Amino acid sequence: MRFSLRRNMPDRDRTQPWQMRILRHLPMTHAVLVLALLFGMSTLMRPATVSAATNWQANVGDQNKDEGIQALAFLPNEIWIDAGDSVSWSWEADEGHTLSLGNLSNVTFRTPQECNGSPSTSNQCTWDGTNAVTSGLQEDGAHFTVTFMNAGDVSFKCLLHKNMTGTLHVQAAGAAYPHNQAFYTSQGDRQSRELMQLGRQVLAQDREQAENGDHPLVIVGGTEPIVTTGGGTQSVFTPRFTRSDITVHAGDQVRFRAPDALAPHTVTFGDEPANPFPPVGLTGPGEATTLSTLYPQLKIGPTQSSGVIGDGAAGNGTAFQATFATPGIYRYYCAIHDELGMVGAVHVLASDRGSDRDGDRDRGGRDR
Ligand SMILES: [Cu+2]
Repeated sequence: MRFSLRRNMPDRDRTQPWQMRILRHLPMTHAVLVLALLFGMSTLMRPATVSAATNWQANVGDQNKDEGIQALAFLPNEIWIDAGDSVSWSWEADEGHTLSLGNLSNVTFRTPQECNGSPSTSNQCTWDGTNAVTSGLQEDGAHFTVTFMNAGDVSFKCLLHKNMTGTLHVQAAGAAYPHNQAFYTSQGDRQSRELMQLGRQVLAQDREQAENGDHPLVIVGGTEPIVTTGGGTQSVFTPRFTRSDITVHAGDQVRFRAPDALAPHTVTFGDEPANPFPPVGLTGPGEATTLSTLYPQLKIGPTQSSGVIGDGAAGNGTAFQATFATPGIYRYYCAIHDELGMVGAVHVLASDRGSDRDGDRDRGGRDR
């Protein structure tokens, strides 16, 4: 697991006062002058009646090392701040997410970044309290900061993942904070660890189910368990073919089943289709095909694709059957999650009816 707070900010820098961080980079003679100046400045900047705005930090998404488990979560997803404070969100995963709040009736995950309903590219926004704020779809390494001027509860969400939501409690300016940044950082870390553990359970259960069937079965993506917190919901998903390597005999049919009603996946052989959603090149009937040309290399060859399965809205069903006519290797991928490593291979041996079918080799389940 990776956390930007650690990656970008060594502990040394977090624990030293900001004045010291500046001084470390200056020669001694300058340092004396700057010290005097800074001392004067910090005195001026600390009038008793006005509290300085605080910048809070939280993460968007997280993933395990091989990207096969994705936390669909704001980490943490509930923060108490004061009016005038800002929150900086850091993206931690290669699966895209948005941070979106306000009036989102005209905004989708495809909408580019907006600040108060107007296009923006600055990755920061002072929210006017009514119009849309959306980061646009962002990935690992991105940062987006929103300043909140008005007290009240603010809901925020990812427009791509429907169970990824959170709440900010914006208190009156100057109100005492119930928690500090260290609390939120460790809470986010703990929530991420719990989601990763849930993801490992999903992969293990799917693998057990796939291996114990009496028909060659590959599970495409997993279910997405939902965790409810005080601030909203968090989820986890597993962009993997659960038996990513399966061995069958020529003439066997492999069933690919997508149990996840939320995430769209495909089973695609050959060249990447321009549009992953419709089926391409199937010999049919239904969601089925027979493959007799080998695919020894990923994404090379005539396209045969299931189209999107598993996503209720796509209408291509939840299963896909492929019959493998010729011995050899057939490499395939999900045309939507290939960049997260969602790839697989079917190894087809010469037809050997009557032999022990339990010999199916399985190197699937890349969870760690
Ligand atoms: Cu997929």
